[in-house]
Amino acid sequence: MIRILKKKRIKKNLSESVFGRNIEYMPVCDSTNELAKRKSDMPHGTVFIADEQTKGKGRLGRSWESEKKSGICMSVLIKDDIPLSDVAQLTLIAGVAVCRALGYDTKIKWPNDVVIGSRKVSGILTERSGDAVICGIGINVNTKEFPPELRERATSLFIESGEKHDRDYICALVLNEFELLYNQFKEGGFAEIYGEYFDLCVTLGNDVVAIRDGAEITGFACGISPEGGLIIDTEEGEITVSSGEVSVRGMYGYI
Ligand code: BT5
Repeated sequence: MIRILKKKRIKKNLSESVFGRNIEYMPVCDSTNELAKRKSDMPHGTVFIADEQTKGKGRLGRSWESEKKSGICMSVLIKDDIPLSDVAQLTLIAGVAVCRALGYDTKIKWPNDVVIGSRKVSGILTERSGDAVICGIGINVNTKEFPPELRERATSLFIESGEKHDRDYICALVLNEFELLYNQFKEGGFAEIYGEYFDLCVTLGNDVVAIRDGAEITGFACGISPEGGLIIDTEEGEITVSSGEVSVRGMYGYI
């Protein structure tokens, strides 16, 4: 059975007080991040969700593919005076929230790919629009098959378990965990979540290539900086790259 997302069923499982208390649902939209930008006058914590995105966005001009009514595409509108320097950290926090909510053996490929084994199950795109920050989360839930170009690198909860999952319920779990982590972050900064992020990050310990402005930085991923940057040990010494500026891949595979 295929169902559409339902606001009421999401709200029923919310345990926190802000994220998702106001939900804007569209059956189809270009991108929930773009929708959130157009409606950024809505209250802090509003969540925009859609059953289908026609122009789902990834980072650095890439795209996010999603089969209609099978995944989660949602964006949280954050209007809370977040300094520009903290925006990238929200992506990392959202990744931890997704891992907590999904369970399975989810890990994070720095900065924002939530993976099971070596396949991506979720991606996060955080963008700034005026005073607001929009945190977009895509999760492959009941996807049975991916387009050929993604097949080797993408997975869904259905593919992992052979079972369909309740998307409304998962939306609520992600929002609950995200709000808890967000409150910790507001109180004590990224330091509050650093340890958990570090433990989840499977990029560490691998040889990686980071591409920054077309130039390659090659080395051993050896740490996460206190701000959430990836520390790469290169022949020229340690270089810290931040998530807004680079794409990273393993030298011997996706991770
Ligand atoms: C991301 O970018 O992973 C961010 C994805 C954010 C999607 C959400 S959905 C709600 C909100 N509205 C939007 O328009 N976007 C957000 P990045 O790290 O750049 O990864 C993009 C790459 O992941 C693509 O180039 C593909 O290789 C791969 N990819 C695309 N769709 C995928 C999928 N469904 N599952 C796994 N991998 C995918």
